[in-house]
Amino acid sequence: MKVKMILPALTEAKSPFFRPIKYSLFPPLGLATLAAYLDMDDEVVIQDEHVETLDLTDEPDLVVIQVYITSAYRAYQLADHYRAKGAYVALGGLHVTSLPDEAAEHADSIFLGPGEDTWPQFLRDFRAGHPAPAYQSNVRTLIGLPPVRRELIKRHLYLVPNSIVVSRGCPHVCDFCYKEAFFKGGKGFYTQTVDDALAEIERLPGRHLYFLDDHLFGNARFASALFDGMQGMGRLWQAAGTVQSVLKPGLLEKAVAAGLRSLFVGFETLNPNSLREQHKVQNLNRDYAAAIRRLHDLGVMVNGSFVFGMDDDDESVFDRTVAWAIEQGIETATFHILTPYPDTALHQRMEAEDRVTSRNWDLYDTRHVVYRPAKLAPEALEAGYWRAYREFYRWGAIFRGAMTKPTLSGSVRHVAYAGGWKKFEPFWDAVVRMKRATQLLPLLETILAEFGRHAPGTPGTPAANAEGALVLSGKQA
Ligand code: B12
Ligand code: SF4
Repeated sequence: MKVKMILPALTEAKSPFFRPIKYSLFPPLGLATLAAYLDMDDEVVIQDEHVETLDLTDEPDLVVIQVYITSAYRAYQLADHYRAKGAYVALGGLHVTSLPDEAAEHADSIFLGPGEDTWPQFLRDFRAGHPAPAYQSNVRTLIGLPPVRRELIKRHLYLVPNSIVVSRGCPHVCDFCYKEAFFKGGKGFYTQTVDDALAEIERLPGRHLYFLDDHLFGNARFASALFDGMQGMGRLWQAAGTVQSVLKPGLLEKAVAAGLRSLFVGFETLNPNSLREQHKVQNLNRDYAAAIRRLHDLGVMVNGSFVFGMDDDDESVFDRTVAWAIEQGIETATFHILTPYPDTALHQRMEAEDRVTSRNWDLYDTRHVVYRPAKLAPEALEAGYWRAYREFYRWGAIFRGAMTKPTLSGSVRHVAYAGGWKKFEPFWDAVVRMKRATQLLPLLETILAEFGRHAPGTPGTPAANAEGALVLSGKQA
């Protein structure tokens, strides 16, 4: 059987916001995970439109498309194209799960939720000649998964080919997050076994890893055993975690000893009312500054994530947040405009209040205002969002952030992190266009290794991860 798997994209031709280097960070792990269930004699190809031009002249038997909200229209266009050619089209992913009826118009089968249970079932049905029009995931486990088909990934096209995910979901429930919408119908947080996770890490070449898990520290027992197992592997890695998990004594130290060098942290807002509004209760009454100090003291770089447009936000929120982030010496920041993704609690509330102003999914990219904010004009919110990026990444601000570091080398590294990611766009563009993204990895690993001589297992040394800044910024920025 000929199988074509596609991650569609809003490329430069279709969106002024397409940033080549950002979209060349991580390979499509979801599709490579699903490919593992195919037979070895199936002919399978994975194409990621973020980094390559799709070949639409082929004649596959089965087409699998992963649908994110921002690429939904493109996904439907591709699905229609292949159905017209007689291929069987399967659509799944976050957006399909949120809006199955919309997706079903463009698919032969749709998949709701994670694919580890439904996809093998579908393959059996498909081969037997009676596939169902819809599959809903309800058995949630990562035990006994076949290894991700990484040989199908064109590693050379990505800056960070070693992305890995050892859990699914998150133990928390924030109103604006995709998580509840995607995992409904079963468990919303579960992990691999520690042994399986370690075995997957062992299979990855090189030193650097990026964990895509929503919250790698979400199950403390799992995380602790994982970090113990990673000690001595010589890895350098990045991940995401919460303020709460950073403040908890013990686990972070183990992570650092295992090679953690930068962490994406969802601060979201400095306003407790807004945290309550979004039910992000795990951040309430946490000392954000202490969390950042703790990370920096352990040599971990911080990428802070912030959301603008919550109901208590007024015109002052942008400058206040940016000034605070600079004062704290946060190396990189990602800002978002609050976005009511379909089927989330936030979306339901906005709908009930008749505040959703656009259902054009191309605009649901956290850069556009698609609802009526409470205390801000939509134009002011968008302008404030762009201003926040400009102000945070101004050279003056980068130097001010750098001056918070206790050593000269720490300050230099801060400038390299922040400046490297945001100030050399033509260089990044050229690297991507020449299809050389991955060739920068050895250089980055060398830098990390140099930093690693001071940091792994030696808590207390300053943060040192140029690559970290780049990658973590890419996660959402
Ligand atoms: C890595 C990542 C990126 C990377 C690369 C994306 C990629 N290569 O897939 C980059 C940096 C490019 C990126 C960019 C953006 N991202 Co992003 N990203 C992620 C992240 C952190 C991990 C994705 C991942 O690999 N997960 C692990 C794999 C195993 O899971 P999976 O991909 O979901 O695949 C499983 C299922 O979805 C399902 N499945 C998927 N497709 C199909 C198809 C079929 C047929 C079947 C059966 C099953 C199935 O089966 C798979 C195995 O279980 C997620 C958060 C998350 N935890 O998922 C956010 C996330 C997907 N991103 C998000 C957003 C908003 C964005 C941006 C819009 C951000 C921005 N402001 O620019 C952009 C736009 C991306 C786009 N193309 O449209 C949102 C999506 C919201 C939504 N409703 O769609 C998420 C959920 C983050 C969040 N918490 O809000 N992102
Ligand atoms: S902590 Fe992060 S990943 Fe978890 S539910 Fe909240 S926003 Fe989503």
